[in-house]
Amino acid sequence: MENSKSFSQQLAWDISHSSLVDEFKKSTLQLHLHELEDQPLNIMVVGPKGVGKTSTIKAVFGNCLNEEFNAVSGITRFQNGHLVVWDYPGHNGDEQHDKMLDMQIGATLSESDSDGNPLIDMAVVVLDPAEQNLNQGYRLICDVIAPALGRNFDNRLVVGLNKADIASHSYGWDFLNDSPSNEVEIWPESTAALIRHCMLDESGLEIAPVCYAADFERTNGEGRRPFNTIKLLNQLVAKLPAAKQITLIDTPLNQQSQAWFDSDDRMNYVVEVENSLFDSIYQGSRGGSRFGGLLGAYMGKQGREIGYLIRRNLHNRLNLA
Ligand SMILES: Nc1nc2c(ncn2[C@@H]2O[C@H](COP(=O)(O)OP(=O)(O)OP(=O)(O)O)[C@@H](O)[C@H]2O)c(=O)[nH]1
Ligand SMILES: [Mg+2]
Repeated sequence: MENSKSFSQQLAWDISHSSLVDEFKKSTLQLHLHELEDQPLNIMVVGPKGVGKTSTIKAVFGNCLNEEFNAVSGITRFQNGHLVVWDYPGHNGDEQHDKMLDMQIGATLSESDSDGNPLIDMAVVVLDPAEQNLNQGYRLICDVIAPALGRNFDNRLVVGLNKADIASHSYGWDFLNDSPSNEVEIWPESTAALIRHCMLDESGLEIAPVCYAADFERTNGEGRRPFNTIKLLNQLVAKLPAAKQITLIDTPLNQQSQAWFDSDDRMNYVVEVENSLFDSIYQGSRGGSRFGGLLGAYMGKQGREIGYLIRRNLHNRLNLA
């Protein structure tokens, strides 16, 4: 029964049953959580053909989304609760096809609802750093997406460089340490740095592309599981406003064992996600209000308890110990 609750429902339940949170704080937090709930979140996933757009969606959300394919537009609509992910067909190099697609993407990104809020909260552009269609994806960002995003474009765009495992053809994965060997890491990261520089120079976009691998088979018998998608999730969470963050985390995430475990370790991305969620839920908090490393502890005993509950629920959702 408890497992069927969303992140925010479970958290609200935990808070209401905590002996360390006083009644006033309970009602303030419940009210705030209630305000954050039920916000629609629309994510558009675009990029050249075969780069791993659909694989990226599955790596983040597992198989928990309802899938509906529209044969006319070629778009697959993935949905669960208040989240909708629009999986666009890939650019395939056919001039007419790609032009139509560009127009469709540009028009959809420019649309607003009756309150003036954009219909699409976030565009995720997936690229394959080892493919020749990389430039096609780059032009899509600069010529179509950047002009259509308007103000606050940095907050509505995430660029992912997928297939980090095969980005450098001649070097292999370091299976001994279960991490990319230095050479494997350098290739996609250099491409990410180059794309970042070019986007800033050409379009004024300050975006750091995230290198990850949505789906690859480990030849050491450990099967398929993603690499560094926690970094991608962290960037999505960090860019979204508070209510949309909750919708994202309320959606069932990939529950496959160790799906969120492997990362480039440049930062503790789980900790970063915890901090963002704590700041959104506990008003007045910054940087997770950590004290002695403990989430929320700077806000006192109650903050520490809420930090503990947020952390526990997030770890459950990511299937981390
Ligand atoms: N090695 C490796 N292969 C991957 C990775 N992610 C996806 N693939 C493979 O790339 C191929 C294309 O993946 P899709 O997810 O269908 O790509 P897509 O962008 O949705 O493709 P279209 O919808 O046809 O444009 C599949 O065979 C995937 O298994 C990855 O991280 N590493
Ligand atoms: Mg696809």
